[in-house]
Amino acid sequence: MARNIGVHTVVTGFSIKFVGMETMDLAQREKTFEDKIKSGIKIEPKDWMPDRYRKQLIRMMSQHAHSEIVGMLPEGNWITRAPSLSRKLTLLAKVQDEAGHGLYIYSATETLGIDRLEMISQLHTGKAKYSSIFNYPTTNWADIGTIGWLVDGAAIVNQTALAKCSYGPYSRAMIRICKEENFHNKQGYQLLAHMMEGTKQQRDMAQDSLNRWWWPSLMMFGPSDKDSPNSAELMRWKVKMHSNDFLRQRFIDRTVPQAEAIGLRIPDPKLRWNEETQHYDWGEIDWDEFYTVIKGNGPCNRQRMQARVDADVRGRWVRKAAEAYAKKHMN
Ligand code: FAQ
Repeated sequence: MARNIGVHTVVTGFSIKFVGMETMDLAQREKTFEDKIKSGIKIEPKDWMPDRYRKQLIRMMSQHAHSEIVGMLPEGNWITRAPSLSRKLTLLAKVQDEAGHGLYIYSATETLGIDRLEMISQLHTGKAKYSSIFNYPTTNWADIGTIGWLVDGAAIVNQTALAKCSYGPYSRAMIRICKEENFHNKQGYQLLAHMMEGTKQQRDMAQDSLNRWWWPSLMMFGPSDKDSPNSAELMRWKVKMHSNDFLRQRFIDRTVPQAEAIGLRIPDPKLRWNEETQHYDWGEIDWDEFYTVIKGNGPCNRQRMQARVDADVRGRWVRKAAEAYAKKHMN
């Protein structure tokens, strides 16, 4: 049975819905949400939030968590070949830190109502992305320095902004992660500075490494603003505090003097300091390469995903044992 009572009430069987009130409730909730965003109050897991805000956060945060985990692979490749015990220990600790970052961010994403296993299945089936940078190979020891310096350096620029974002659990995870990434950044730079004081062969290795990683590092910030479909919405909700191009420029401005200080040459013939803008002018990113990599066809995409899927299969017995143990102790 359905009956109209004025414009506000609909009766269906035994349930009575106050349509007008429901609409007002939603409008009120949206207003409260928008007011919090405007005044810089964090949104917490139990707060009401628009579905689209939740979906966007799950997309971006799960991609971030996957990046931390897949990001262990290129560096992990060098643990057994580090040239000294102290370098091996530092690298081992760094790779473990990245695992920790992945776990914080998976946990923070779970507060949005998605299960970790579902996120991992989205990664393995190609539904969720991870950062393009981790699809490049680490072919010489200097790459370990370059990843710490450039990749963690780019991550810091991005993540110090995210530490101020509107979603509480994500912003708090970023504060701790940035502290650790800062250490990674310094150890990477120190490794390269050390090589640049070494033999010609060591200096050439460091320069070769920078030549290969410079442009992919700039791609970490995402497509240029005009081609970034998610930025406007994410910036309105203060998930992203700055645009992709703004952060990319900030990274270039802070990194170029560091390269010069240790005698490395940035592989960009168009790079110039611009007195007027007080920023570096620079060349053009190869966007075809960027889209090839994020569509799954970069130099190591298949290898990286295979390594993650294999690890998942090999770890199944651990998860089963943990489940059995938990069940036993619940009774
Ligand atoms: N790689 O509309 P936008 C690290 C996708 S952590 C792959 O601009 P958005 C630590 C994007 O997802 C590094 N895909 O997207 C570490 C979207 O596709 P979708 C990871 C990319 O979200 C160091 C499409 O393109 N950090 O390095 C990339 O507004 C050393 C359109 O782009 C984060 O994830 C890319 N580079 O902005 C670990 C930080 N760029 O999803 C180990 C959080 C864009 O619609 C060793 N994320 N896409 O299918 C963010 O800040 C943002 O998500 C951006 C992209 C800036 C990455």
